[in-house]
Amino acid sequence: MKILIINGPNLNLLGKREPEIYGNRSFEQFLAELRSEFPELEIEYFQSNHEGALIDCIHEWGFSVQGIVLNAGAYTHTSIAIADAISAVTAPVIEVHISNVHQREPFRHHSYLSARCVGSIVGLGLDGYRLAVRHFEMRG
Ligand code: CA2
Repeated sequence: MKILIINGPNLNLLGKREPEIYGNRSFEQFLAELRSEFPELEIEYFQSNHEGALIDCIHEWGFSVQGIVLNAGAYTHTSIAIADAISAVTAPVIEVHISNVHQREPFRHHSYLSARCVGSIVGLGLDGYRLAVRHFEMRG
């Protein structure tokens, strides 16, 4: 079973800046842990700061993986194009946000992606990715 995790803009800075909001672990460290927690899963990872690259990645993998865990970063609040890419592929997508976007600025309260996703997990830190992967594992 193959799961794809996609991180959007600025999430390459995890563990390096703003630890009070985003924690102090790099995503690479967390990913290594996740892969050892789920040895039976193939967990692919892609990060980009570019909207089109995120869309290309969704198209490339979205017909062959069993699930996509997507944190589109700030594109969540702006991108109809990423929303359309989610609708275009067959893989179910779970939206994850590390911070609780509803406790933050009003412009972070709306997501163009939520309605296209099977579910959303917000505010649980990196655990959100773990829970999303676990969901796909349980669903088989
Ligand atoms: O809470 C989330 O996961 C967000 O998707 C993070 C985005 C933000 O624009 C969304 O509203 C909510 C920002 C990612 C910035 O990531 C950083 C990580 C470390 C240091 C600085 C930025």
